Amino acid sequence: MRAYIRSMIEGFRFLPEYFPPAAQKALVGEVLGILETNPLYRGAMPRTGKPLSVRNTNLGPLGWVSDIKGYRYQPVHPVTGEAWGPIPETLLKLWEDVSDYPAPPEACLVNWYEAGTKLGLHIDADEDAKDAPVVSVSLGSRALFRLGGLERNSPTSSMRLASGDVVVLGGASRRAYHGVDRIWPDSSTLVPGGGRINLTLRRVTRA
Ligand code: MD3
Ligand code: FE
Repeated sequence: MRAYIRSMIEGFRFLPEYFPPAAQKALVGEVLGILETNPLYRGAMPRTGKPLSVRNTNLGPLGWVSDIKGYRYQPVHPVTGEAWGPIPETLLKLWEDVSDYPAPPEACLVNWYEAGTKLGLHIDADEDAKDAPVVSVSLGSRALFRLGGLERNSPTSSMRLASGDVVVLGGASRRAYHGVDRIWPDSSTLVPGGGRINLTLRRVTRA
């Protein structure tokens, strides 16, 4: 049994190995297929335009975009100008099963971590539906995930997220600082190149 964060902020649920290996494989296959017409791209930091470490894309009617102008949700891919691809049925079912929210997710952010990439400590604050949880699915290589509190300088605790793990960020945890400090690219062969895919399901507009 892997260790996990216990001094828990309210609303945080860790569901280790929610998806068995066969389902993980099917989900990665489905996502890779959608990426062919809905490619990963590299966003940038607002204001500075500094490139993000992690490439991303989105699925669903809305997608989260970060560029020199700021953070926002928009209905089209910033490179292709086309609508984002569809959210896989498996993920819509997951949301129904764990979100306890009366409306479907509108965005699924696809974060693609290659060896050496990380995601700095941040909060997710660009959604109007502040009452909806974020539901995260990890696929491929293990990651060192860090969860803090409501202030940037709140104490943090770290845990590993492995392939198939699901995390539900509801309640107070939804507003907590969090980030990914590193990945272990040799820990899985599921994602090409030893990468890690993190899928986060989000409700953007109020139901
Ligand atoms: C805690 N993703 O996409 S998943 C993100 O592994 C993001 O790619 C990380 O942070 C990743 O914004 C972490 C777990 C997670 C997702 C959303 C959260 C934790 C969260 C929102 C609020 C608090
Ligand atoms: Fe986040």
